[in-house]
Amino acid sequence: MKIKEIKVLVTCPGRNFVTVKVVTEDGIYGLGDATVNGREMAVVAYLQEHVAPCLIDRDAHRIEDIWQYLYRGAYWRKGPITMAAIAAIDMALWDIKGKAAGLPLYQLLGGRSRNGVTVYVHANGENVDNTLDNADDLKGQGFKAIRLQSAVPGLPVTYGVLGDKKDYFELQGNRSLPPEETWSTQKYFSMIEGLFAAARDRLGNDIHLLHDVHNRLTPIESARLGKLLEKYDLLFLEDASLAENQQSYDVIRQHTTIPLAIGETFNTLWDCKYLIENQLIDYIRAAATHAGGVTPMRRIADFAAIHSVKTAPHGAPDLSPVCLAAHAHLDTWAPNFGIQEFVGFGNDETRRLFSHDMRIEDGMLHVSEAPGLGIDFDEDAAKDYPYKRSYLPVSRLEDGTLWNW
Ligand code: GCO
Ligand code: MG
Repeated sequence: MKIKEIKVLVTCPGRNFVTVKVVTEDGIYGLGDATVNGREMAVVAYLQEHVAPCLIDRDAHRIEDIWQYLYRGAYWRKGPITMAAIAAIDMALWDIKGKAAGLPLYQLLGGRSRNGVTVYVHANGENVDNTLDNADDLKGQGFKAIRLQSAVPGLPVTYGVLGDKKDYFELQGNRSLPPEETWSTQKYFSMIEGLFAAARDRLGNDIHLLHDVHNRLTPIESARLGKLLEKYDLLFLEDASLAENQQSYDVIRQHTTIPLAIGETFNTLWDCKYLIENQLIDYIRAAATHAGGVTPMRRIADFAAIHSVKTAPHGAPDLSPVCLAAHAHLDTWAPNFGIQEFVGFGNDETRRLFSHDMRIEDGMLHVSEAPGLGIDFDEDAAKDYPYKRSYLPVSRLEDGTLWNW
């Protein structure tokens, strides 16, 4: 089944998504997500100029060989742009194979390991009470796991909380230059334990709580935070410190038993090999879009499984519903699946563009039973929402020093 055409479609139904459509000569097509938040057009250029021309007339069934061709065959390996481009092609080819076989992707991976995919949702707020009001509401909707983020008193903006106070912090597709935010570790520490103490009081013990530090702390500060929060029984603490130096997690692990999660920006297994084989983390958060597609996600899951690490794929609003669909299949299959991040199926415009029948019931995401990924994209409607340049924020310490956002 020869590949006839590869379309790279950029659209902004509130925020930018890069969608790849691989069309075969017999009319079956597959979809992939290639969105890298704030760097969308770099992936578009990579796909159009360096990937698509090499794939025309190749056999769409040879997923592994095409993956190896794009990864191993390139002298310039890895990196978010390259791996998102490879990911989108890979997802689309799995979508095609599923459609050709008449089977949903999870069946091709080995079949169902569970009834549904437990998700964690976000409760954000401008103060602790407000965060917990939102968490209470989500608990009432049947969600079993909630990530809590609250504004840090004394800082104008905090990760995870309202940005310009109009809409959800990462649905903003209109930042034509990077906004700057201020970070203070000291101010953060004055808020964070109180948030979880109040959360356990108010929400009880029968709910999983999580928290994302977004790489703001040094390893020893993360160790301190882990010790402070241990007694509140978090499902995991996410991105406590950067792991460019994977040995940093030795420091954190020496001091605390809080479960650790990381991986949303990782592009290959090599980014987490040391972390996993030394059991320094408990959950690997790699995403199909940023770690090269379904093919390497399966390998990461298997490698993690033999080291007692579970999967917890990234599910932020800047991953398109196509990525969520791919995750739903991987999560339904992976024997060592842990939890899926979930922020809803998107605004009205997004739901108009991406049609699918995934559903949430009882705090679980239910995968589509349609062949392939089970998602479609309305190319004509996409023309109503053209690309808009947009950046993620950058972060500085209070004295102006540039810091990790
Ligand atoms: C998460 C992530 C996101 C990222 C975003 C960056 O845990 O969901 O940290 O919120 O900030 O994906 O583009
Ligand atoms: Mg995160």
